[in-house]
Amino acid sequence: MTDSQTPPKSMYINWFPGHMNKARNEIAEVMNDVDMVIEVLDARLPMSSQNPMIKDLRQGTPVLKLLNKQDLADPEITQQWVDYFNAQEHVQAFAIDMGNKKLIAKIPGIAKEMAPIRIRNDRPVRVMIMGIPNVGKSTMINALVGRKIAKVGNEPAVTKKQTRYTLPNGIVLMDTPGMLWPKIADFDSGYRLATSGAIRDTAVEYQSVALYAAKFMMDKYPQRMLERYKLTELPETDFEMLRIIGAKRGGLRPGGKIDMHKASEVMIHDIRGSKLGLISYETVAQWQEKYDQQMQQRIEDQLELERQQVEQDIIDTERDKRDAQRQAYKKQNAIDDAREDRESNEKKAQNTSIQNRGDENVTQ
Ligand SMILES: Nc1nc2c(ncn2[C@@H]2O[C@H](COP(=O)(O)OP(=O)(O)OP(=O)(O)O)[C@@H](O)[C@H]2O)c(=O)[nH]1
Ligand SMILES: [Mg+2]
Repeated sequence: MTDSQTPPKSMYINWFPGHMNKARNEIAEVMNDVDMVIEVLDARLPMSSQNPMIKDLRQGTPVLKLLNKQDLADPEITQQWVDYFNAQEHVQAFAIDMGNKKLIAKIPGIAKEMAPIRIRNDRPVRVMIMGIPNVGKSTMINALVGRKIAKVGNEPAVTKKQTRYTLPNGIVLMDTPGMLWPKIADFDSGYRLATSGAIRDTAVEYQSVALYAAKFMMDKYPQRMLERYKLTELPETDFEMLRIIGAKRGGLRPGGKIDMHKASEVMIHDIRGSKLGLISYETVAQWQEKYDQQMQQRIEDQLELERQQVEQDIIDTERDKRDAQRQAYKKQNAIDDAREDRESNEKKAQNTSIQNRGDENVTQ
């Protein structure tokens, strides 16, 4: 979605309830026994739906990244993401949707191929399925097992605990609860996840998610917004857009007041349910640009740090010079004082000797 200027911290979206932390610990406990990981990503937001905790948890374990729900995403952009992931080391990726039996049937063979050979021959291949909430992990388990064995539902956090399923073809599948991570550092990723349905609606400021979605659609797919909501032109702001949607789609209340929650619901349901067409929330190029900007910022920060260091060095050197001059001045003063003392002592000694000699003459 639209890349934003740095918004206030309070607007960032995060959702990491206790059961996700528990799920993470339970995955870590069994990770040693896992031969390969299937990481289920959302094809509409492949990068934002990539949980950084999974990379840490799996360490070197081979991973098959499945960009699920491809039936909701722009196929061209999805292909660019598949190519992007396949270029990574120890990673295989392809796009899929749970209505596609042919693609689902490919998974067991690939899983076996990716698992290390020594394990393959001795015992069943243990495959752990991981990913963000509501991305389709349990649906995938059911598709692989061939019957409705795991509970699924169109809301996040349906699967509550790790569960094993044995397939007849030498594979053990482990379903895991959907996990997000403690701090979603990228502002847009948080909103994309919330828009897609990976974050419980009651855990977010629902209207601000709808506004974000409306702004994204107005920027990226204006024609679809015009057609869907039967408009001749788009309003100036996302807020106005939401008001219009509310007015047209059952949110008009007595006295002309607009029910903004109802309007938000319509906007979010329409985008999630592909009523606005196939939508990819993010592209490889967008992320590449973001990455380049971050790199550029890092270089600029480093240069600024070095500049400040040089400035400080100059200040330090000048202070040292002044200190050295002060020391030299003090030393010179001390030398001068010592010389003056010596001269005055010598003079005194001379005077005393002259006086002594005079005294001697007097006494003779
Ligand atoms: N359009 C579409 N919907 C899908 C696809 N795969 C799964 N779904 C739907 O996505 C919703 C979530 O599916 P689940 O399998 O429960 O997701 P999960 O990843 O197990 O979710 P948690 O257990 O909450 O982490 C359900 O309504 C599924 O029908 C797909 O390929 N395309
Ligand atoms: Mg599940």
